[in-house]
Amino acid sequence: MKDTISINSNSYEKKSVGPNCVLIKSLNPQQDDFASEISFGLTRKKKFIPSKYFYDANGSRLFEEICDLDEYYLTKKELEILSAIKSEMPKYFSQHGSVVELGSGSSIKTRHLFESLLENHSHVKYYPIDISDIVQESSERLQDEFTNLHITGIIDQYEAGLQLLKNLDDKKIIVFFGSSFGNFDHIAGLEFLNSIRNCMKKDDLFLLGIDLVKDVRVLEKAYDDSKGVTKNFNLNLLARINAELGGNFNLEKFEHRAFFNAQENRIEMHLESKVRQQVYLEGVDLQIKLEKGESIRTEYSHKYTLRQIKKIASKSGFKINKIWQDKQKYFALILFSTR
Ligand code: AVI
Repeated sequence: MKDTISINSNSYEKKSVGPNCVLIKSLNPQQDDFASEISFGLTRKKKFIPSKYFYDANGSRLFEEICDLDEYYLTKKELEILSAIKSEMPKYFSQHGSVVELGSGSSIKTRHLFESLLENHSHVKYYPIDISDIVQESSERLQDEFTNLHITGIIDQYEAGLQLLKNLDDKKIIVFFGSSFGNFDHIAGLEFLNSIRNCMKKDDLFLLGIDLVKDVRVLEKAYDDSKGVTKNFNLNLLARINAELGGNFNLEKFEHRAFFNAQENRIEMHLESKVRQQVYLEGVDLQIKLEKGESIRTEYSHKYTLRQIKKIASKSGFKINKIWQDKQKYFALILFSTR
């Protein structure tokens, strides 16, 4: 059954997909303007493509493949931490009956949290927020697995979704896994933390996954794997521009580059032009010139030290309740509270 509802002057379609599962989909989501953002980035002196555009259907599939690669340790380390701390979770979360997940995707990591919370609560409320319709599929699967999970899936941008949940009665844990926080630059990262903090009541918690600074060789291999999956993920941006903006990028004429910038503590991904060339985007009537060796930056993936994490926590008014790390200290899960 479908209903149209209005919350905070936005319209949503509300659909029940099971006894304990409701989906809310924004009817007027804030749209990204692909054409103008791509035109802007490709006409700068230092060319760039915003990394949020990696995730069309093919890019999302390639990203899932990346997560399964041995070299891409991030997913495995975060899961290792979650599984290791399961018995400790009740100490921190026993009063919390609601979980809000940003960028929930397939909700695989959150399962550890549910198992622990359900030991103390007869039922747990789960609010996955994701811009993609994957929320429906993963919610249906979760419902079969956890009968005591009451799911309200929100298909919208994080910020808008969080606004809907700002005033939940239950004490909530907001989770943001996968180190996507690293893809923000420092200013956007702080803004993001402030917006999370503004949606939290005094006993709410925020659990954040962050990738740590480590041996450069380990870092660079994670972003330049031996099977070339990350290379294809990077090049897919050009294929997407070709398909959606009528471009004539020849993918063969670009090299995938991924390196650690030690000054900024970040992996940078670029697409480097192998030759001097011109590319035309018919859909936006734009001619782009590239010199041999010129690069288009496609992603920053910041890595943090514990010291930096403590600094950003205090800058954004958060208190750190706990930092968990995997055995090799590659990755950290940080638990923040508002005081
Ligand atoms: C989504 N994000 C956390 C990934 C990262 O590691 O920065 C995206 C990615 N880029 C290349 N490989 C994976």
